Amino acid sequence: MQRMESNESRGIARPKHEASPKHEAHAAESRFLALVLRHKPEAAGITLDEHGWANVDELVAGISAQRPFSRQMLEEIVATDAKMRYSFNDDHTLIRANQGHSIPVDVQPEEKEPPEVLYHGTATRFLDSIMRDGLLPMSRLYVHLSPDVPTAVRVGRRHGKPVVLVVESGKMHKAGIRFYLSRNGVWLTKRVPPQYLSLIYSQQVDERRVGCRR
Ligand code: HQG
Repeated sequence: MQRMESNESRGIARPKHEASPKHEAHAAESRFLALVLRHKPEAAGITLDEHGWANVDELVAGISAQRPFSRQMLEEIVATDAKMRYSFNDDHTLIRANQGHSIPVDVQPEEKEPPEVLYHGTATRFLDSIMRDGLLPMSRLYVHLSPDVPTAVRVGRRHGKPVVLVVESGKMHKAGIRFYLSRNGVWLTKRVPPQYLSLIYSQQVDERRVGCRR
């Protein structure tokens, strides 16, 4: 396994009181990077190892073949990413996404006892299905859970009119269901059965209260 660098530079989520960078660098390239490192490495002509790592030289060469791109841009994207989505290894020869994959790599998120409750933001149109079948990973490897309601609202808003579900993560954990905390602070689990779910937020989101970042 690769030895990792210090918290600050490797992509551990910043404490809440520390502002994230005001501007994320290179938005289009950043989206393409997420596609390559989470879903479709072949889009840049590269492969990931079993733990999701890409070789930085190969990645930069692969993306540069298609659009203007450089190691400097990659460093800026990683450093300014508001959700701290990526980590380098110690000497910045390897890079990977911290979570969010659809391809079967094991980024070895830390298995951890969750708080009593976590939250999941989704869209109203998915509710019937979720309350029937529970939360499923859908196209990703894990169900993604948020530590607070405003974050969950922002996640849900990506899909339509947002709603927030309370997940009784403490009870799930006591029942033997595993939870993981990604390096950028996203809680992960394989599935949330419907009996652990309840709805708390169904009115139109107040943009001023929860912010409008997506
Ligand atoms: C829904 C973003 C019907 C689920 C965010 C969600 C997050 C069901 C959608 C991260 C269902 C999947 C992940 C069921 C789950 N029936 N719908 N049984 N079970 N769903 O995008 O959680 O910007 O794969 O509620 O911040 O929205 O990419 O998952 O609405 O952390 O870094 O199926 O993506 O981060 O959608 O978002 P997604 P998500 P990034």
